[in-house]
Amino acid sequence: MFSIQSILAAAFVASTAMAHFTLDYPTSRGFNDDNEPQYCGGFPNVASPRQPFPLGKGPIHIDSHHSLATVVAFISTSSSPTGFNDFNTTSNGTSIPLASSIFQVKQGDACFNVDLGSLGVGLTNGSEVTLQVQYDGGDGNLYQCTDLVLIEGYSVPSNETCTTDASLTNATTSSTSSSSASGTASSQASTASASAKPSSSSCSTSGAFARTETAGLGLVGALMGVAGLTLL
Ligand SMILES: *[C@@H]1O[C@H](CO)[C@@H](O)[C@H](O)[C@H]1NC(C)=O
Ligand SMILES: *[C@@H]1O[C@H](CO)[C@@H](O)[C@H](O)[C@H]1NC(C)=O
Ligand SMILES: *[C@@H]1O[C@H](CO)[C@@H](O)[C@H](O)[C@H]1NC(C)=O
Ligand SMILES: *[C@@H]1O[C@H](CO)[C@@H](O)[C@H](O)[C@H]1NC(C)=O
Ligand SMILES: *[C@@H]1O[C@H](CO)[C@@H](O)[C@H](O)[C@H]1NC(C)=O
Ligand SMILES: [Cu+2]
Repeated sequence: MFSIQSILAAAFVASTAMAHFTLDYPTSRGFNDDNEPQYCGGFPNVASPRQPFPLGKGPIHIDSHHSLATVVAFISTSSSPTGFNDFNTTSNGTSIPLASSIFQVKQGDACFNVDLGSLGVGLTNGSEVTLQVQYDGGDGNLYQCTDLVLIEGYSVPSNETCTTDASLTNATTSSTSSSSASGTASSQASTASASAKPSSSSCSTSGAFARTETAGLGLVGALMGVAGLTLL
């Protein structure tokens, strides 16, 4: 039993250090694995200085740690948003369209383009916005935020341009499961920009970890699932 618990402890530490997903460009406000289910991933304050970002087409880069995940981006036009409602309507009550399609990505790096100047919410050169990425890899909605100042004609670093835009297609785990996978994505994606709902499971809980994270670690995953009860 001691040896099993040692393995479990090691696996649990590994799981809490594991990222559900990261926002790599533009730079995220911050990343905390355990708090990622919260508004802006647990970083509610605007990061200063804001990063310059194109008013027109501009790239977003993420790194996904789930085999298949549903992603969508939305923005707030408030210079100091305080919660999800600020990503729903502008200060004068105009509703804000989603900044991207709702799409699926496989594990690994992915990028997609947004065109914030075309959203029809009055953004111009110098407008301050916060972009929030919502990500669901099977263990609840996760969030990351980045604070931007929109610049007409701004050129992003050349290695950050996005040529294979993941928001234009849906990834699937396999050809045989594509229909059920997209069906799941549809129901999960319908909560896009809904109110904050603390996730009951995350990568750091043994059940979710065993179910979704251990494709290559079946033994450890099974041990965690069975013996997790004895630890609690
Ligand atoms: C609200 O603000 C937007 C962006 O500035 C503008 O386009 C729109 O006309 C405004 N709507 C109202 C009802 O004032
Ligand atoms: C946009 O704003 C920046 C700084 O606020 C300014 O330097 C630049 O000239 C502006 N560009 C245009 C096209 O107005
Ligand atoms: C672009 O280069 C920067 C600086 O070297 C690096 O941190 C970043 O990861 C690169 N971006 C991509 C998408 O490779
Ligand atoms: C991806 O699939 C979902 C669910 O079927 C659908 O709502 C969405 O429009 C698709 N997105 C793209 C970019 O094809
Ligand atoms: C946006 O706000 C309106 C008005 O408060 C609310 O009825 C609606 O449900 C909200 N939509 C989302 C997606 O949160
Ligand atoms: Cu996760």
